[in-house]
Amino acid sequence: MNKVYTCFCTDVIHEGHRNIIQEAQKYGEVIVGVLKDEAMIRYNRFPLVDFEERFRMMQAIPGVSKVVVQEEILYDKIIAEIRPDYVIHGDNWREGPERAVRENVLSLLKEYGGELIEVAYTYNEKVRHTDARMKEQLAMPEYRRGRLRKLLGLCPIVKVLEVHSGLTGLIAEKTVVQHDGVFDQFEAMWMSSLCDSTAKGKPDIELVDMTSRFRTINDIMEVTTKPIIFDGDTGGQIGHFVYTVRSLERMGVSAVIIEDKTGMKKNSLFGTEVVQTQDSIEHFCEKISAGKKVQLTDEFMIIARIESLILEKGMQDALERASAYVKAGADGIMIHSRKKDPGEILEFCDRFRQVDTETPIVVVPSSFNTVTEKELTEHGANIVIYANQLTRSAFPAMEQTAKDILTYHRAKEVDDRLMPIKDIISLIEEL
Ligand code: SPV
Ligand code: MG
Repeated sequence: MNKVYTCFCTDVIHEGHRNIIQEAQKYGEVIVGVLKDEAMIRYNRFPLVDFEERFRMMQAIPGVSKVVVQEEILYDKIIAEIRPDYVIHGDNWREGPERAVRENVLSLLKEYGGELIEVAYTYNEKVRHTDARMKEQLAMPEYRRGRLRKLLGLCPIVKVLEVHSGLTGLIAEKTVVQHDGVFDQFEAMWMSSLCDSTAKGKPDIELVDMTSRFRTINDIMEVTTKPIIFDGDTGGQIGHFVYTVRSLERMGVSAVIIEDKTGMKKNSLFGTEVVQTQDSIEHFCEKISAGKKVQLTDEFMIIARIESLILEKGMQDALERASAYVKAGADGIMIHSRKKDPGEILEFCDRFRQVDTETPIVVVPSSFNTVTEKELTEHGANIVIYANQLTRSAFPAMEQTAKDILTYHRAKEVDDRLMPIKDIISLIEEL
């Protein structure tokens, strides 16, 4: 009997999938592949239903004779294993980054004379509604909050992009790249205090109050589903920080990072050029413990950020603080540096990993930007935050446009660099 293979990357079986199975049955025995979570999160949305459950869900579809694991997005391994006579798929993969997968399948089938069957993708009101519901569910606080912890178990390093508005949230949510058949996207968002303040034309000194920062979170949450790490600056007074933890947790934020500074906080990238005071280990530990005590879920994370290298207090001080903060309950350590060379960050990671193999390490390579994700992973880092690059790329582009309009007394000269009007008005999906 001929073998017909299809791979589903879904949490919900709807009419469209059942159609594909029915069509597949006409050609032979139907084998369904279930994509591993690790592969699914690289180009699709985060699965609402875990891998085992998705596997059972496929087994329960009438007409499916066998369910197998597909480990990678590209079909090389699975086709070599199964050698199906046919691969069947909805025709919706002809456009966008998924085209690369289609081409991969076509070239593999060609090697031995297999065939691709494409079924018109069922896109009716019911399917659209199921899709929208899935997306909406992912955005809900109780689904979003715990996802950062899950990602830590699934990704070699969790890639996080700065956001400070609905629009930057959309960029972090939707940008997917594909080259050489490898897909990638950001897994989470960083609600940077620097960029949130800058977008409001304010200095990064804890001046933008929590109410305003929460409104920004809400703007981002309304249009995204990915988990959020909130830049909590110093966390403020302990008596205030506990309320911040409760609010963030209720909103569905996954983690807050607080830094061990007190008094007038200035941006770390100023380093010792401005007066900045580091908190005492005892007091900062008290703040961490107080936050951990009030949180209500096991999902929310409080990550302690160490400023010893920024303030030139030395590696030993940084390591001592890291151990103390973990003992006080911190769910992760962020180590920061403003050196161009990643040396001290990598040394910290290595030395911290000698005494603690579990606690996640967060790094922010704004200054030491030559370091690669691979190197950071090899030294034991778990989360990499690209903390301000969207703001820093948008600002010069806008400034140049303003200058050019003033220079030429019209807008024609800048037009080539602009997003077409039609694209901007259709950028945001309407309900
Ligand atoms: C931020 O993005 O606001 C940060 C990271 O705190 S840094 O600007 O490098 O201090
Ligand atoms: Mg900040």
